[in-house]
Amino acid sequence: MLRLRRVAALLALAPLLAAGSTPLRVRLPAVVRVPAGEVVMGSAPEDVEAAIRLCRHDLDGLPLEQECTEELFASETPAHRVRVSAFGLDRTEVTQDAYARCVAAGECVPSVVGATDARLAGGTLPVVGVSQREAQQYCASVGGRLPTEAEWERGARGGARAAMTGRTFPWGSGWDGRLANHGRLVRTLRATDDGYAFLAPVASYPDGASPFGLLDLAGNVSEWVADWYDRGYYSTSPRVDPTGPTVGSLRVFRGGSFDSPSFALRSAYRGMAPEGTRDVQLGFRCAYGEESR
Ligand SMILES: [Ca+2]
Repeated sequence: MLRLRRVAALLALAPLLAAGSTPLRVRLPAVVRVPAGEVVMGSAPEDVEAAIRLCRHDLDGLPLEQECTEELFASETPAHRVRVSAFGLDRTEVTQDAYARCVAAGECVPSVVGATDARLAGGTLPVVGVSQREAQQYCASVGGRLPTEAEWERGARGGARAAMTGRTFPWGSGWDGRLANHGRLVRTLRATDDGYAFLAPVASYPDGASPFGLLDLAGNVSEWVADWYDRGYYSTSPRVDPTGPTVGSLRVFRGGSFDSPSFALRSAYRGMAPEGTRDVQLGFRCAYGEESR
């Protein structure tokens, strides 16, 4: 109950940040309130063309470059406008310290990653190696839930002004490798322009924030969301608060990771994995509904 009151208090404070002018030096609320509004989910034909160009740039000279086709991005189409009710979303990915507190309280399952790999262990690093269901358990323990896929994309692409709804990355339209912890597909060419070869402490890229001030939506760890994956879902998606297919075998994750090439850090990119997957690239953040979805 104490935790619920803390979340409610944070949500009440969040509108003070709506103007986006608060410097990041001050202590910001841990939960950002995203107001009700619209977002264009997915990719229009010109967005797919841009994604293919980015993919070819990422994979320049590799045999995999041939995979940079419309098919790779088909699940992002058609672009469609959806309305999303107000919700709260963690400003950062859930950290290993926060997750450890839940484990210590007996409410969460220990991560299978981190304790055995020093490169991936650290209190302010995002937790990885938890399944989608274990991520749900953590969020429930703090009075939240995993965001829907629509909420995640609203947080990454939406904004108070209509002109903000189409941005490709949380910070804007153009790729900038200094604004997110990303990777490359060739290990020997691991990206160095972001300062981290593996996980970065959360909130390491304040200039990569979304219009709402959400951090690390692109990169660092890919983030589980609540929805089942269906590559054709956007053709039949409800236009108000879509919650994904009712059944499936794969869950969606979003945002790309420290190991992902730039095209996978696009806000429209949809990853998918069996819900029991525990991976070094997969973490999460929690959402807080005005009413639960
Ligand atoms: Ca992320």
